[in-house]
Amino acid sequence: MSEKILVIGANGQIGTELVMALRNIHGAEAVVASDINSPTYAMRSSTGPFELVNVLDKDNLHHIFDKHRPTQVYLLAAILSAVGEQKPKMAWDLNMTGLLHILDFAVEFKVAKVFWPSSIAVFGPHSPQHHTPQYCVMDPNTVYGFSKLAGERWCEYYFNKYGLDVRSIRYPGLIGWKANPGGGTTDYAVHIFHQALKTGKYESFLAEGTALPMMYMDDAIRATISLMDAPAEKISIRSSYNLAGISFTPEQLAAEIQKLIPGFEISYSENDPRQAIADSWPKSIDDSYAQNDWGWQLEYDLPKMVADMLGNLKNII
Ligand code: VAH
Repeated sequence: MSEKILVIGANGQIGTELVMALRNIHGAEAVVASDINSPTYAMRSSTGPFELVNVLDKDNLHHIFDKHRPTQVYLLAAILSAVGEQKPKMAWDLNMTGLLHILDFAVEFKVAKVFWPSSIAVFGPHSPQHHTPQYCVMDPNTVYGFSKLAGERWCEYYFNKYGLDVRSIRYPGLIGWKANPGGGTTDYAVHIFHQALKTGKYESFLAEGTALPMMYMDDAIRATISLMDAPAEKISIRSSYNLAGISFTPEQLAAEIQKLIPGFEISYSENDPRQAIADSWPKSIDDSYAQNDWGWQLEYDLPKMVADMLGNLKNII
């Protein structure tokens, strides 16, 4: 059966690259890009259908599901950690009510598979911080974090109660060059590349020594598609899979950039509210379930990611 894939949040950091990757696999017309805002330049440059979608508007959503009858739905629309602390009720509403609308319409329209992104933000100050396991104490203290934790519970509930094949990944911080990050705590790890090329220096809003799990977008997109293509019987986790990536500190990232941009300088701002968020998150992740269930293997280490980021960004900055 031919696929018809609906990507909601197509203008975002993940959505932009996911639409391109899915269109390369399934063909442009098989992938409906959608967002609450009109298409970005990147989306306008990618051939294929685009729809305006508001995940909080049930009539709009019903119309889109009825018009396109998607076989797969990727719900990427969310408010991330930093913006979520500035707009807590809006973040909870979008991240939670938006997810529940999509889960209900996926059941109603018999969508074969649903993808929904979780995050390492579901862990909190009392979670093990090193090699954080799939199962452990989870006490997230950001709205974004506990909306993602609650969302994981809803995903597993819809699988068990309605048989909905919904799959999810706890993404680390994502780093890519095709689209800007969307207001998270890990955004520094993208901004630093732009500043390194533009000015040769960058003031990090996260302090020295702040190790966080990160991942190059190419790996994140490949993991997402690998998970969605895996046979259902291989999927043992119906909340959300840990995914490790590469853990590094701002100074370790800067040192790798300096190898390619000699003289690049990093400095550190103080008292940024995002520091407390980062301090509540794991420093590294155990993703053995993803490795064992659907054969996950990382491809980009820190040097390879830095080289690819700078190699691509230098042509567009
Ligand atoms: C954020 N980029 O910073 C997101 C991500 C692990 C971090 O979920 O909020």
